[in-house]
Amino acid sequence: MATEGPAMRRIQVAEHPRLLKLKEMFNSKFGSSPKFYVRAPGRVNIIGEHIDYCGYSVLPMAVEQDMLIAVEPVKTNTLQLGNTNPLYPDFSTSSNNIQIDKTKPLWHNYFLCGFKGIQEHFGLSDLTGMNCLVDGNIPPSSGLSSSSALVCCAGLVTLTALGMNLSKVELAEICAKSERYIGTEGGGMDQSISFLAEEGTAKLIEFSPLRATDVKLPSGAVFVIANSCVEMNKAATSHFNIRVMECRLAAKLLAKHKGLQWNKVLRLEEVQAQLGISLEEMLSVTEDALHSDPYSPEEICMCLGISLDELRTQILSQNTRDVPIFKLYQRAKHVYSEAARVLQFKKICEEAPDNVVQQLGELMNQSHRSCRDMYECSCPELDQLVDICRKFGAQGSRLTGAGWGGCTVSIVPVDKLPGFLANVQEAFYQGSDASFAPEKQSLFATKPGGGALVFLEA
Ligand code: ADP
Ligand code: NG1
Repeated sequence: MATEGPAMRRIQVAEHPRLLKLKEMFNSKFGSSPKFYVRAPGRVNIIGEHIDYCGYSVLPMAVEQDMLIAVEPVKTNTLQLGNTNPLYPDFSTSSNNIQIDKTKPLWHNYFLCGFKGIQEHFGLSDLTGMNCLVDGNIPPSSGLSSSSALVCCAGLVTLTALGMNLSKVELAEICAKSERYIGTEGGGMDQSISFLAEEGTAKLIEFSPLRATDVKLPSGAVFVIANSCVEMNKAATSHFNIRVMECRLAAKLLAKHKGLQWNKVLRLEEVQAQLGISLEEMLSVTEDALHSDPYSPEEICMCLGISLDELRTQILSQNTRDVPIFKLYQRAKHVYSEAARVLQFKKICEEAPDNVVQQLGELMNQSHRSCRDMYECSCPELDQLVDICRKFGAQGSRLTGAGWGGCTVSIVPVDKLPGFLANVQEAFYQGSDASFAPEKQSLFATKPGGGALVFLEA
């Protein structure tokens, strides 16, 4: 139900080795016991890449890997954060003065995004302090949404410490907005699935208004995640925001071409909605209105009748103001075609005709080609991994998440799984020129997991 908040479960911590270890570490770090625990999962996006921030529906499922935080509210105003992974140093701040530095995506800033989101939602200036110990097992910067899992977990931690309630939809919207404090202009896919996921089903996530609908995946196939071992931190580079801005500019130029009020338009979906035409027709409009050569900022200003200063300060984000070229045609073509593939994927899953795995795989392959060629968010390692996965039995394989590194997701017929895993392991991770750090290598079958939860010790 849309109004329901995340579940709260009573558990015997002693029966859960990861929780027990976290409790013991918490005890030795803070000299007291956690009062509650929160977990929020990462996700794999099966299809629908780089379209959530354009207003289009996406099709992710939660993975088992998650962020887990042990929490003790305290009477002072100090927020103390520790992490079980020594790569992430301790941090402490006053809960009344939350500063998030957009220029440095340090780990604690993701926590602060979730914290600040809840603080602002309730208009609270005087928040209680907390001791928190974070334990995450989602490969970072790998397209499985470790950052959003941390933001969502921190949001739910803060809400629980305050003794307040919000629905999963409200939490997802708050955390999607507050993660942008880190500097990336993301859509809401990751936060939505982290809260709205349910075990056993993938979800179609629609925006404005946000809702999640079950999508039953075919029983004859499994989805396999493989890490290309190339990390790409969205907030530390401008790749991601450049794509968001290219889509924004494409939307404005398409709207202007069609005589719409272009200055109010931000997303490619708004152009389609205002024209009241199909995604296929939007692809033709794109052909007519945009050219495939890159646009200079000067040409964009000329098309829209604005000054360079207006473009830089009123339309572009801080870290894209000096970008010399924008590829508008290619990005819009990707977005409209990818949005159509999501709907086809869902339809095929619902109708379950024969050869469903092959059809779904073909859509995933098309999605990867479009990400690689039109959206330019792949990299040589991802392309190689996708080829290897297809060679050893995947019916379809594609990059998942933001790209430029990170993971692939492949659809593999159940009977081919053991051979697939063994062959991909050998060909990619142990290949002649592979020198991947062992801790980054991961290749595993996954199934739809559940969403964020609060645990209380029984
Ligand atoms: P993703 O695609 O996984 O969301 P991002 O590059 O957006 O990748 O975010 C990754 C960042 O999230 C890391 O650099 C780190 O700051 C934070 N992060 C990920 N995992 C953890 C963890 N276990 N503990 C603390 N911070 C983490
Ligand atoms: P990753 O980098 O995989 O967490 C990002 C965005 C998503 C979406 C995908 C691309 C954030 C928090 N996440 O996901 O909203 O746009 O890229 O489909 O910005």
